[in-house]
Amino acid sequence: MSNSGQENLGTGIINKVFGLYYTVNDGQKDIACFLKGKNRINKEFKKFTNPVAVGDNVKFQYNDDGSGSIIDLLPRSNLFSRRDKGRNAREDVIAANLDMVLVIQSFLDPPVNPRFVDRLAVRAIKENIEPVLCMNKEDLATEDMTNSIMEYYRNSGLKIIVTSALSMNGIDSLKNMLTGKRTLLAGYSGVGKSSLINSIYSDLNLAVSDISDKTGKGRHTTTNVIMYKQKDGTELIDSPGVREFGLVDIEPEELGSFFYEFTQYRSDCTFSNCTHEHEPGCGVKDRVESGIVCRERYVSYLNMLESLLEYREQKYR
Ligand SMILES: Nc1nc2c(ncn2[C@@H]2O[C@H](COP(=O)(O)OP(=O)(O)OP(=O)(O)O)[C@@H](O)[C@H]2O)c(=O)[nH]1
Ligand SMILES: [Mg+2]
Ligand SMILES: [Zn+2]
Repeated sequence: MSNSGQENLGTGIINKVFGLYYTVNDGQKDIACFLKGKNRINKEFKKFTNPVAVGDNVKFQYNDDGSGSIIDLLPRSNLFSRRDKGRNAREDVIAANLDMVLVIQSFLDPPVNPRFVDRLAVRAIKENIEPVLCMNKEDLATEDMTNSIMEYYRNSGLKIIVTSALSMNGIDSLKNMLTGKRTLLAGYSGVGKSSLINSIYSDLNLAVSDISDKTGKGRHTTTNVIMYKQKDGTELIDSPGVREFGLVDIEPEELGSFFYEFTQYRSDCTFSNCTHEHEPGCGVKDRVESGIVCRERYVSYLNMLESLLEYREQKYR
């Protein structure tokens, strides 16, 4: 291998992140890489806990020992990130350059939390990534449970798919939906993210948690973000369970624009910058009263609005 300049450089896509180590695929093979000068790679590094993430295109240098040194981050079309709790919490980039975020919930073990789904959906829409809700463990669901989720998202524009990795119900449609795209599977620990990937591509054989371990709350079976690429180009990104999902970089005034059903009625609001909270003559609140917009989802919006206002206040205090 030559030591001189140019021919030692390559570009590739990060498909694994484990701590400070990365795997980069250069189109032929995976190369174990580390970062060279994280501050130089991502100028905004102080904002983030991690300078690069799965899905990032990077420039790297081939080293003589077969490893690589990442030297540059190439422009991103989008990034999916969250913020931890706390005043100075930094932004944690989960993945970049995505086509879709599949927000996974289970009907039971752990139970559904639509407010959590709403946060991830808002984050995705803000980044121009399509969010889809996948309701897994359909084999455990009662009709009431299914109805209440459908009720909550009526008129929301959010695509919903119901699956069971156990009975394989809905797996073919899920596979069709994912084909040819790069999708991040995100959600609480134990909802079945890895199980779903296994049910679509059985050859992957990902580790899933032991079925007997029902009380093991917060026990993470998947510990790293890893992208699996299929021959047809489909890319699925498995991720460890997230518990908190704080929003970053969203102004309270723009939040309503990420709730599809709200945008339908915004023109009826008296004020053009209406936050649909305290303002009189609000087209959205009218629709909540008349039952067109689900009240619970509206409350989820108010809850998010409040945390964004609080965050802004802290920032400028
Ligand atoms: N009944 C039922 N159980 C399921 C289904 N899908 C997954 N499970 C079970 O749920 C448990 C958790 O599944 P995992 O695939 O490990 O969940 P995960 O989301 O990858 O969890 P983390 O890796 O910890 O984030 C396992 O015991 C699975 O067997 C399903 O559709 N129905
Ligand atoms: Mg997992
Ligand atoms: Zn309004």
